[in-house]
Amino acid sequence: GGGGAEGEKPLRRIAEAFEPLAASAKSKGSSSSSPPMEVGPFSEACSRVSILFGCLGFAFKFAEKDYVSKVEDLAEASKSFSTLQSLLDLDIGQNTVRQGGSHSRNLLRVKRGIDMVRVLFEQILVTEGNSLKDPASVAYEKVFARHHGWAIRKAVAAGMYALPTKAQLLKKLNEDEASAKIQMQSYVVSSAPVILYIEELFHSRELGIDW
Ligand code: 1PZ
Repeated sequence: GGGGAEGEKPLRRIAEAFEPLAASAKSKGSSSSSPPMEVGPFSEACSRVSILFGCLGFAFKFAEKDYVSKVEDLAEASKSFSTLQSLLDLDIGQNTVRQGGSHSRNLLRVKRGIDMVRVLFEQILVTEGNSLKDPASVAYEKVFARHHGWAIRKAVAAGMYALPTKAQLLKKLNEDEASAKIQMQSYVVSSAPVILYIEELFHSRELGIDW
């Protein structure tokens, strides 16, 4: 129990959701500007990542709540905005880009979440042994640590000791070593252009991404 129904392949579902987004991110727009990316498919792909929290133990419940609420905000926004650019442009017009709970701010946080998973998988792929502590610590350091205050960093560091082993994680995800490798690699490849694309959306509007 705990890892979803028999026969389900959550890792493949995650990887598959990012493939069309990657294709769209890499396609050239009509002008020098980025091609549009739809909010709905993006938030749907990000919501598939949430299953990983349940596989990583109680320590990550608080991260899950925060991530899921931000993805839900984007899903809700998809009812009023078709593209990520229109969502950013609304906040720019209202001067609410950095405001707590704004769609733009949530988008930047969610982008970090999918980036952390990308680095985590990358690290799992190159790390020997059965512990997830080093891969998870590297991923957190690279993506989130500098954006979080002392208390959160300490809580995350403590949570690293409560992680399952890699074997336990793969079992919950209904994968073996070889199949997991394929799906993780696939996510690493397809998430990268999506992450870069979102960063470029912020850069091209001179909004910065380090806040
Ligand atoms: C094996 C890997 C396990 C490590 C997982 C570590 C996850 C990071 C823990 C982050 C705790 C987040 C607590 C809340 C932080 C919020 O203050 C910030 C800012 O939010 P705002 O002020 O804009 O409302 N939120 C974030 O930084 C987003 C955190 C999302 C965490 C997603 C992690 C995705 C990794 C999943 C791996 C399963």
